[in-house]
Amino acid sequence: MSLQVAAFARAIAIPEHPAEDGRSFTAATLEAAHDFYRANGYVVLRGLVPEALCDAVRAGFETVRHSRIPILRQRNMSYERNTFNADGFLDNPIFNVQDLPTRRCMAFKSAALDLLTTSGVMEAVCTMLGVSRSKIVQSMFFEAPAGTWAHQDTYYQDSAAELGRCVAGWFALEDIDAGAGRFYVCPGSHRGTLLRNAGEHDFATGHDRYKEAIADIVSHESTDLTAPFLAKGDVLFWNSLTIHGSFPAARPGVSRSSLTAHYLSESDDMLQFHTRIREQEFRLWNGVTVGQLHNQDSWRSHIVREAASRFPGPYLVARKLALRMLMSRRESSSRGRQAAQ
Ligand SMILES: O=C(O)CCC(=O)C(=O)O
Repeated sequence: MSLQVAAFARAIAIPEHPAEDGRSFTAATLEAAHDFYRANGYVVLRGLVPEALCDAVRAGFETVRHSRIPILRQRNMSYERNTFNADGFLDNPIFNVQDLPTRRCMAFKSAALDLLTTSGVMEAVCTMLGVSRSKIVQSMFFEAPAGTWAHQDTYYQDSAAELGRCVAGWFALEDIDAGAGRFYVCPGSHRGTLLRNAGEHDFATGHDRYKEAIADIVSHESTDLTAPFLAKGDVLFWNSLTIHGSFPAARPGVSRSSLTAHYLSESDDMLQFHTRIREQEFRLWNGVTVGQLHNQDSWRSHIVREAASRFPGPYLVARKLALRMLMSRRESSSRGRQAAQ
């Protein structure tokens, strides 16, 4: 029996078992998986990651669970210490595992990067992108249900070569309970409305309006929605134009240990906020290029982290101002281009 939840103006059935799910594929059927991915904007690959790698990431996290270092967070891009929900699961998901300080987070960071760069994963990513080499540009780690708002990744980051040429993976590190804030996607939405990071929806001043507009699309444009069952080692890949998010907790006492990672073709630059090419530092991990944005092994990022965690208010204000400046420079240069035409 699937779990029934109400969201986006409808009743949604969240499968408790793979038998209740739609189609899925394996490493042996990558070409068919690619066709499904192109048609639907997502695909599930069962058993792509060896269970031992999933266990190593979770064991690695135990070495940082009680650490007091401030870490950058997916929810608000602030540096915070680990916080936990009532069931003791990490409540503030980690942004960019590859940026963690190596010495203090070695076991967790290396296990996560090993998993995200394993040859089976890289082959699947390259097949989805239709390229021979790809790189990681972003990653996240979740444990408690997150209730992430519906969005298209392109609004935050995408390929500068072409929107939609970024593929992301949701890596289940345990069997994900239907009530643990299941990840969902809207099949076919990669061919639907593309909400630009501009004007009334720009990130600096209109992020809340953007979230409402995407939720409206899911609620009112007869958008399909699926929240597949994911067992330990399964991976769901989705396109940067596909609307997706995750549900809040629907049951107590369950976790959703998982990694996500966003991949581009090796030769593509990362486009941020539909605005600028975001420079990254690159390193190699198992022969795979991994982009870093806030490398905590560098003294410069370390100083920013210390300042941001000691003075979170002024740090957030400064970040907001910098974003506003970035967006308004973009608006005025696009007005300038229109005037010149
Ligand atoms: O699992 C989640 O809650 C959200 C993950 C996500 O949206 C992402 O990695 O882009």
